[in-house]
Amino acid sequence: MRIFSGIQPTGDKHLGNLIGGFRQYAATQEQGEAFFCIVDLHSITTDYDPADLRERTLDLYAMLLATGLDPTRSTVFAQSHVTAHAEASWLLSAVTSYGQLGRMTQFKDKSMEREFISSGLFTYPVLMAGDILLYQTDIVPIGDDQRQHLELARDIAERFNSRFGWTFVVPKGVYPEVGARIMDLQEPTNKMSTTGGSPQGTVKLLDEPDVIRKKFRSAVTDSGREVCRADDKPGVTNLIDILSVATGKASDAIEAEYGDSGYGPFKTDVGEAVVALVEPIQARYRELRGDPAELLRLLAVGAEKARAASEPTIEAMYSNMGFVRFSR
Ligand code: AQP
Repeated sequence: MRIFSGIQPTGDKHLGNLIGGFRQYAATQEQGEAFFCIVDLHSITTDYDPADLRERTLDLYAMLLATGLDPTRSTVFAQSHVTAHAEASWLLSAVTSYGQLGRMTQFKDKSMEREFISSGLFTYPVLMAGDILLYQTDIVPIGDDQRQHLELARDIAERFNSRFGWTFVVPKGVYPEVGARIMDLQEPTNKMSTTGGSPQGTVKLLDEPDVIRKKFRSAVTDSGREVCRADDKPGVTNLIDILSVATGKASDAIEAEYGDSGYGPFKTDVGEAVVALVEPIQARYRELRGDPAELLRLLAVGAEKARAASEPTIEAMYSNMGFVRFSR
């Protein structure tokens, strides 16, 4: 089985990324041949600083290894190192409609209140489809926020297969049972987010333990005292999900344990559990990040493996679309 997921090297990675993304990657890499891609080409779709991109790419690579990816077992690489990604995006644009791209809610959200809206922000889901399809991917572990883009990738694969002959496996999204959408601690009806979140409501993976504790103590809860999951209690529901992932306890057990004892002790415990979850990750991250030469060496190995794995697909794409090819 082939597994693929992509992660943007923008901003500081947060608890939502760990719970909805990274945690799943480490688990799924045991199930088959896994590819994890630092999607640096995606990060130029909004305003960015080139020097920052360089550093953040290495930061993210270290973070992926710190959260459990094993570069000898999985292929972990940067998108810009494998030129087939940019090529696939252009080829797939032939079977992607303007109307479909216009319906992407992330485009609508991210283009709001922006002075300069790059065309890349609009076409980014096509690049993402290419990322996934190039590896003949069976499953894509992702958070709920990427569901619409994954559905688009499936549509694009089906349309290409029916227009040009069978070329791609049609991938399936895999979403975590608990924690597919971690919410902002201050605005619990919005997802925790790098670009759109509130500073106090976004728990960064590299926040100091006391900062994390404080963010949870001041998390917005709902009216009442009862610790239970409910539609009209988005704040408490979010905290229960986070505690469940951090401790491995089922939501029912958490509800039974805290009952109507009030939110104060509950929020303190969620903060402590998250500190315990991220402290070993932070220690490993610092160790890895301290050796950039080794990170670059590992990235080069990942790039080589990814090039070899994607080559047959990009060749099949060109050939099935009618381009003249030379045998290599
Ligand atoms: N709040 C979230 N809850 C659960 N999963 C989430 N993911 C992102 N936010 C949440 C998942 O994290 C993985 C890595 O995603 P990414 O870093 O490429 O970021 P993203 O999806 O673009 O979300 P960010 O990091 O918050 O950036 P914004 O919102 O600014 O675009 C993905 O699997 C994602 O689903």
